[in-house]
Amino acid sequence: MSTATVAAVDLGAASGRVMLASVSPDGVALEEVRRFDNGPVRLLDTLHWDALRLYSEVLAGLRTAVARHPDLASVGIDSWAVDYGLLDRDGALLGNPVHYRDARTDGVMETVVAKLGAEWLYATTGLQLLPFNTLFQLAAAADTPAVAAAERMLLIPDLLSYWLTGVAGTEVTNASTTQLLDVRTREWSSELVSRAGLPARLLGDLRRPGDPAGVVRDLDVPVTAVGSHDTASAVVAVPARGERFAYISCGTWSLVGVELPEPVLSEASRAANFTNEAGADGTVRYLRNVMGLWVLQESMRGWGTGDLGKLLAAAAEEPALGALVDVDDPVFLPPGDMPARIAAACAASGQPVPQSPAGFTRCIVDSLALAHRRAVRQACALSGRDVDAVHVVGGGARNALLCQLTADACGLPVVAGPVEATGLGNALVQARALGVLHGGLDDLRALLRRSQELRTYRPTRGAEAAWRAAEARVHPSR
Ligand code: LFR
Repeated sequence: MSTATVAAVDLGAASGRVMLASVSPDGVALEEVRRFDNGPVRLLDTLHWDALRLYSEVLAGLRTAVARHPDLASVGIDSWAVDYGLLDRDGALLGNPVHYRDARTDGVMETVVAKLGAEWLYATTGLQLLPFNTLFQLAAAADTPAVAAAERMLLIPDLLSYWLTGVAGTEVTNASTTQLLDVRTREWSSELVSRAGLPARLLGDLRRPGDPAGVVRDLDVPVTAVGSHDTASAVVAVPARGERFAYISCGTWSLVGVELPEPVLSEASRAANFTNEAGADGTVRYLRNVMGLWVLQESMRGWGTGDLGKLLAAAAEEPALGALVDVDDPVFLPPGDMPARIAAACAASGQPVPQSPAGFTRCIVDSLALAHRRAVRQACALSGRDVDAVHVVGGGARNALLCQLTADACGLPVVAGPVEATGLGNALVQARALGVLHGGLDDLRALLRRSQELRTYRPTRGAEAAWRAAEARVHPSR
């Protein structure tokens, strides 16, 4: 087979899409066949995902895909990480999956870490401590009737795959975000599961990107496991040459790091809260979660504005590096009034409070670029990897202001694109499993360089001093 058409299903926290990808050794072309909103649904006190609606949207998208391409060769599914559905012994869903921004995990991470030991947990899992890691979500839910009745936990892409095919499996890149996987063996850590007091029966067999994952019953099209963690698929599609690059998978979150052959488990790495997530082809995604464009998206929701372009144009006219906040402060994690929290952070640190949406937007974008600088530098220092460029992939690659400020802040060229990196990484791994493409990640990336439009932002001369001073303001101890 020299060309194949595959469907890439990519579910993000704010929207989902079904794309058709036509892949050959000469290049890849994506066509969006369906896009739909996603977001939290509050039921009484709990934030949920609307899993059945996601399923219907995905199936409708796949039906359109097959109608347009009756020869559709495969389907791959990825989504955000850590969240899951629980199935009972008949395979029925026990309650709607809970959203990772829900407050049920408040304080749980601290208790679990105190019990297991932060050093041991890092040595075992290599994962950054985020309050919503599946380990802490399961610990928060441990005494619920749903967990008592559950026979299997399926992460979101695996849950959708199960509903489409009837076959249950757990894909490893996403499993690596649960904090239940052994970072060295990439198998479930039975010691951790038992020390945390969690039921081991919930954790089923693992599959790897490229493995077969059943057949969509209604459409008779095979499903292929991909990097089902969206960030894993996005990193596959970073169009870098060689290994001297950092990446920012920039969307609701900014996932900032480097790609390594082995995990970094040093004390300094633990203290900096860097994570070693599993990438495709046995690679390690050594990165940190930076709060990302979520802060702006949630502010815009509050202002009732949908016009990002207009807001960014106005922000570009605002004074640079005025008010700055630490975007990684957990205070910005939950949904709610974001401008009020930014204003409070500015006031508490004796800075002028932004007075308009443009002022807030400038504060957010400057602060995000500063956080990118910090995370890129830390990733390099902690891993010993030198980099020549920062690749920005995902929706943030469209944000020219953020890309330029990130180049200035990092003092490195930023190569922006592809915007649909996740869908592309998803599709390329399927195409390789089908035998249309061959080779390693380098070969897949070379194909992207040939067929995707990329834009380079060079750092502004003389910008470093101002960014160094800005960093000292936000992180005075370093
Ligand atoms: C990005 C992402 C991050 C993960 C966060 C929560 O979409 O998958 O990698 O930390 O969402 O699941």
